[in-house]
Parts: sequence; C-alpha cells; structure tokens
Amino acid sequence: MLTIYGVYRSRASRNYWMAGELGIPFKSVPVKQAYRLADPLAHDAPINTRSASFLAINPMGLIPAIEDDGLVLTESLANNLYLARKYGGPLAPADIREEGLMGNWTMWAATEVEPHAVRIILTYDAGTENTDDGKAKVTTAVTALGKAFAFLENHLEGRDHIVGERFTVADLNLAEVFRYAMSQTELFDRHPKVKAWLGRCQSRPAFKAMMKVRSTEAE
Ligand SMILES: N[C@@H](CCC(=O)N[C@@H](CS)C(=O)NCC(=O)O)C(=O)O
Repeated sequence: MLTIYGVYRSRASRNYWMAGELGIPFKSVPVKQAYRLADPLAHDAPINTRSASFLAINPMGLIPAIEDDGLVLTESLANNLYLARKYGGPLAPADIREEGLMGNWTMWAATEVEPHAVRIILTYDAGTENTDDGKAKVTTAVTALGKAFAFLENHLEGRDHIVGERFTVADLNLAEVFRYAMSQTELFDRHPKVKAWLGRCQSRPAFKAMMKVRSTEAE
C-alpha cells in the first residue's frame, strides 16, 4: 500500500490530493517540519523531519516522501508523476507526448514558479507581510512571477487544462504551486484565465477533501 510521509500543512498536500483523485488507499505518517517544533529532538517530540526514523526514509530531512511497494520517492511533484503513471486513469499521460508535456510543465512549475510563490506564502505564514522586509520580499516575488503568469495565461487561451482536454496530474501539480501565490489577488485579476483555471482545479471534490483534513490538522 502507498505510504505518504508528511503533514497536510506542507507540500505533502499535493500527494494527498493526488491519492484522493486516484481513489487509492494509502497510509499517512504525519511527519511534521522540525522548524515548527521547539525541540524536535525531545524524547516526546512528534515524528518530524529531524527524527531518526524519518531520516532513514529521506536523509534530506524534507517532506513529503512516499513509499510504494518498496520504492521510496522524495520530490512532491515527481511523486505525483509516478503515481499517475502507476495507477493510470484520466490523470495519467495517455501517450509519450503527453508524458513529455506533463514532465515539462511540472519542471517549469518547480523551477520558474515555485521559488517565488514559496517566498510569498512563507512571508504570510510568518505574519511579516506588512513589515518593510516582508513587503519587499512579496513585491520582488510578484514581479518575478509576472512572466510565468503571462506565459500560462497565453497557454490557457482556448483551453481549460494544461495538457489534453481533461484534468491531469499536470493541472494538479501546477495548481498546488500557484496556490502559494493566492494572497496576491491583483496578480490573479490581471490574469483571468489563470484565475479561472485555478478555481476549476480547486473546485474538485478531492481538492476540497484534502483541504478539509488540512484545516483540522493541529498547528
Ligand atoms: N523539493 C521538495 C521540497 C520539500 C520541502 O522543502 N519540504 C518542506 C515542507 S513543505 C520541509 O520538509 N521542511 C522541513 C524542514 O526544513 O525542516 C519537494 O517538492 O518535495
């Protein structure tokens, strides 16, 4: 059975959403980020990214990791590409061309979008978005994201999805990266097709179910 290591309030959300879309059973091991704990190595600390038992799974000490039939993978977006290929169905590539496109879009999101989008969400998570430093970080990130938003806006001209004419792992992977920039409503208003596409992705029952669990997770 698939095991997902990581709390829902982390990039593990992507893998939980994916497992929900696929309708596959899975076991959840709620590994928490060490930086969220006062003393991650305390004997009574919950399992976290510095716990020996987790480092045995991912020596990088980062969540999520997945384990499936003895195979361990440790990159959230690659985990989803693997799950799509393994479990198939409409989310998976139908042929080698689609597989190429899904990998391309996922790598684009990871390298061109996520570094900037993460800076935004981390600033808001820290509650520093109204400090001079926080405002500067967010402004820099929003400026950097302009090109990627314009690129995706153009791609979505005349289409509802990233690859093919259906919701796929490419939509899911990109939607989870773009979610980190959602506080920037003006950026989305300037790119109405990106805004509508993200809304469609987030209206899916499996996304809502994942977010429901996430909202009940302990701080
Ligand atoms: N490229 C990795 C990044 C993983 C990552 O940075 N995870 C964060 C949580 S979202 C983490 O584990 N942080 C724990 C720590 O820094 O101790 C992926 O996408 O899976």
